Amino acid sequence: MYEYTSSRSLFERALQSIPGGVNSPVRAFRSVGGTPVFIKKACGAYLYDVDDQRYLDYISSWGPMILGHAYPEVIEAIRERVLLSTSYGAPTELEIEMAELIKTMVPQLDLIRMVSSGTEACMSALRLARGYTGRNKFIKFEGCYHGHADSFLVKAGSGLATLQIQSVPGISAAVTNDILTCAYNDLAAVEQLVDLNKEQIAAIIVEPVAGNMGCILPQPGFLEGLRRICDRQNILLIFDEVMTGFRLAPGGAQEKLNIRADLVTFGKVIGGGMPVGAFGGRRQIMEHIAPLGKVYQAGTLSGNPIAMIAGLTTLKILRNQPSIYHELEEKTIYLRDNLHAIFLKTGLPLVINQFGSMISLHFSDHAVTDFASAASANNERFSKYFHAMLKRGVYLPPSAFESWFLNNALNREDLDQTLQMTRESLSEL
Ligand code: KE4
Repeated sequence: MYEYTSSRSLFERALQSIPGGVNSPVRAFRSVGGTPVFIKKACGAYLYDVDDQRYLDYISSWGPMILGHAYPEVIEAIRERVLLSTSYGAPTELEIEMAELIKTMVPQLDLIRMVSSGTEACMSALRLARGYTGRNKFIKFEGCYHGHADSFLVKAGSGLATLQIQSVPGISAAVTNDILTCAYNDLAAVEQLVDLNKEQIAAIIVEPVAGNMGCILPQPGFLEGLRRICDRQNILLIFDEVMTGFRLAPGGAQEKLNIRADLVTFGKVIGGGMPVGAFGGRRQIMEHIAPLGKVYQAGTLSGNPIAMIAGLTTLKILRNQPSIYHELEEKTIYLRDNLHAIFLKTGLPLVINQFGSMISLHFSDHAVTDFASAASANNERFSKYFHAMLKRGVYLPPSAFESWFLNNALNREDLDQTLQMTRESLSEL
């Protein structure tokens, strides 16, 4: 039985200096139990831990590594650029190239501002929506996660769902008073909130395909309904595409679902594994951002040249080879259909949600369409599945409240290996 020896001793050491031994809670394996695996290196579809144990990677750094790890062109571009120093704190041509490239890929973006994380992107977009509309309240959906800014840590998904943190100490009532929440896919509840808060709501922020309660698809008409409500009530619709942006299509969920948001936020893939986030929209809204307007937003390392070259190289590859999206979706559907077939034979209740290259397994006998239905699945069984696969060299997200993220370095052999390891894990579920 694989003992994760070196990871165990590193984790003990990490606990002496880092809260929970990790720099982001989802990495701590708290909900699935056991010791987090410490990674030494990665290449293509594989992660290698500090004991040189190899894993097939279905996290891809929670989305960014869509091309696979250590993609040669990305590494080469970083290697070249880093010799010119790592940061200047002054504008560069790279930032213009990045903004211009994104405008060719994503619909309806006149202006886009770079930041250093998805959290910053969502936090800034909300502030901008409030500054632009002069309203304070906003609607978010239970189980959606928009980063760890105070305003978003109410009934949030991802690590908060994983750790069962429903309210976060340190967030004042002044902040929570402006947050309205309801279930994902519940359009009637949104209508009700809007009626009860007439002309007080600045924005509705939504993950157009949710990935922080597992992968949850928008029901037909849900996003179209949000668009209609926002148009009628002069509310800004913010698509949080930190996960879906550049992952579902070059133009993200807006392109794939043919729905337009007023503001869009990005992260993950946009940086190719380096710290990058961004938010953008129509000029009439974005020109309220400082220094043009008075909605202040800033960042020492925003548009950092090394992060820009990593993101730019990644996005150029995705734009020039759109077949990557088809390949990724085909691989994900292959995995979905064969996992279904394997579990069908066992009689174990299982729901698989899949959209593009996002997929999640729920040991549930009912459809998983929102946070409540994700939370009521047999997540104990998911934890057993997680560990049974980990010790067989397949690294799944360590939480039932996360989407899996395929990278395009995974080939048919890797997928078949994943299916075979699933078959061998069944006796442990
Ligand atoms: P970051 O600040 O972690 O770059 O992005 C926050 C964020 C915003 N919006 C969406 C839709 C997101 O999924 C995220 C971050 N996702 C989690 C994984 N579910 C990041 C992993 C982590 O917290 O370590």
